[in-house]
Amino acid sequence: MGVVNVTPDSFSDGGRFAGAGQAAAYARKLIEEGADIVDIGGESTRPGSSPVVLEEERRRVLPVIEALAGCGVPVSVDTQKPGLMREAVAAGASLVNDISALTGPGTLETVAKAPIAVCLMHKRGDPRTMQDDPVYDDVVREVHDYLAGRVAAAEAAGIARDRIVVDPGFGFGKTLEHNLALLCALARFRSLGVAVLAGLSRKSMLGMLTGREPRERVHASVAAALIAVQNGAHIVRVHDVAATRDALAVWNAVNGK
Ligand code: HH2
Repeated sequence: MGVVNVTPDSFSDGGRFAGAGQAAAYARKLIEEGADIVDIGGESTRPGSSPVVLEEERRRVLPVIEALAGCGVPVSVDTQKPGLMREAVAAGASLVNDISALTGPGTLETVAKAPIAVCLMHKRGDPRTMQDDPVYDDVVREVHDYLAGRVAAAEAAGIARDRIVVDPGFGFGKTLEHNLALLCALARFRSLGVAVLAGLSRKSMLGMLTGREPRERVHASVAAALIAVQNGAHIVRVHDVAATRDALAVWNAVNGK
């Protein structure tokens, strides 16, 4: 999954595009590099970020999704807002990537009614405060149990299992130790019986481990994506598609895929 952030303030690639045309062209470049899904986001959720109103998020995201009609891969919309989910689906999106795991009012019903897939992500708190000393007794068990509950809620609302993806939410209310524990134990999330997504690309945990700025975290991101796949992830959400593809080509060859 290649990341396309149409935001002025995303932590690693904010303010990159002058308009929807440029963002769509960038998404097509990621597809050429080997992305199987492109994820379009109009609201930064980095630690400390502020929410964006619906009108602004819609203005950023919808023209990009419309411009990607016929691009050949599923287009995902990274949003927590049911109104935008509906409009994005009408514009051609076939996956909703919700960092709130469909806990927001109206979101479960919206996704249940549409013929689309959904990614349910774990986070603790909201972006403004989530990194203020997050505490878990057992981070892997707690995140696993939360996602099991969200899968059950989605199924009860009429969303079939084969439409659901889960994501432990690296960096969303987690310390470096929590993130490492989750990466190590990623295989446990496969027991939920749905696809597993991991988003580690350029995140601050990699900055802590390497001392590098977000744009300089490509090598660390590729290593993290490879470990995630090795530990059971079906989908990796990445900024650096070509580099990740190269690493996965080696992994696939060794594993006969
Ligand atoms: N991470 C970010 C945003 N959306 N969605 C899923 N499912 N998993 C993630 O790990 C995830 C996500 C944050 O990264 P990014 O989009 O690069 O930055 P920003 O939130 O600043 O736009």
